[in-house]
Amino acid sequence: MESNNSKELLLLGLPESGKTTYLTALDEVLNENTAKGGLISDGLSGNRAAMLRNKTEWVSGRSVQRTERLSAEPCVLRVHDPVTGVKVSLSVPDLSGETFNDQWSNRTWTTDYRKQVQRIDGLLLFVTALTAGSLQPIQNGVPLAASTSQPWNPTLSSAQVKLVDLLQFIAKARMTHALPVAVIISAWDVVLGTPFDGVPRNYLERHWSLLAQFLTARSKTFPLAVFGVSAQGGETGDPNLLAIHEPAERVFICDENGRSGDLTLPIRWALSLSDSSIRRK
Ligand SMILES: Nc1nc2c(ncn2[C@@H]2O[C@H](COP(=O)(O)OP(=O)(O)OP(=O)(O)O)[C@@H](O)[C@H]2O)c(=O)[nH]1
Ligand SMILES: [Mg+2]
Repeated sequence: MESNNSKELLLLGLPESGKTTYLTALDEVLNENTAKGGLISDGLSGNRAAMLRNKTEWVSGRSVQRTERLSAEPCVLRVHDPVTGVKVSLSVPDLSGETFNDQWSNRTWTTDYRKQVQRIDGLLLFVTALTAGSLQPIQNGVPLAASTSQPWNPTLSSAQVKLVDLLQFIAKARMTHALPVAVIISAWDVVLGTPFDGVPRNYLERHWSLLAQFLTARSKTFPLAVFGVSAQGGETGDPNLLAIHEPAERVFICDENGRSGDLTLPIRWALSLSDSSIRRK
């Protein structure tokens, strides 16, 4: 591969699915070179104002700001794969989850977004372990009086119904051009100690069953890998986290092969950059 190789990724996820937190933690892991054997930073580039704002919150153990609809400043990460020597410039726009909600509700997307979807090399698809995917709870058990019932609003639909629909749009736009999909289950710290600990694919099949079935059935179009990621390392403000001196050491990622701090793993896998197996801490 050429040393000025450029690759483009799309982070797709509904509001509060963990996209910005992951991108912020990834930037820190790259810069601090804590992804042992994974990708490392090859210098900073692009407009880093938004990244630096988020970094301040993230380092202090607070939630990053919600991303606003029009604030998609393109994030470019220049990385280097120490195993193969390949250098890659990664374009990773951080779109607001509301833009994906709008796409579902209004059945429209911009021409720029359609073109972007046609040329991307990999998709990082975010779902969160903080809220239910398959069966969202009913708000309360009291039947509504006819006079108080609200008209149906598409934004109230199940998250996984929306995600499958968004993926179908992408498949149609790309015709037969396959797209590797790395599903990132964010806030994986809340899954630790449960029967799904260490098996994110089983978690997806159980809690996001429609999405898992769709991706498995369309595996030629969407080759699939599933990762559990804790890009915060735990709950916001957890004193045990704040006690870890180097913030990049708070994070972890896991798949069926184990756990490590290498948040670059889904990217290495999606772009077939090098051996994409997990390297333990
Ligand atoms: N416990 C825990 N919470 C997390 C983790 N990562 C993200 N969160 C929480 O998840 C929420 C949403 O995170 P964001 O990164 O802002 O999500 P987003 O997808 O960028 O959201 P939009 O900007 O609205 O599209 C925040 O309240 C975070 O604190 C994690 O690793 N662990
Ligand atoms: Mg965001």
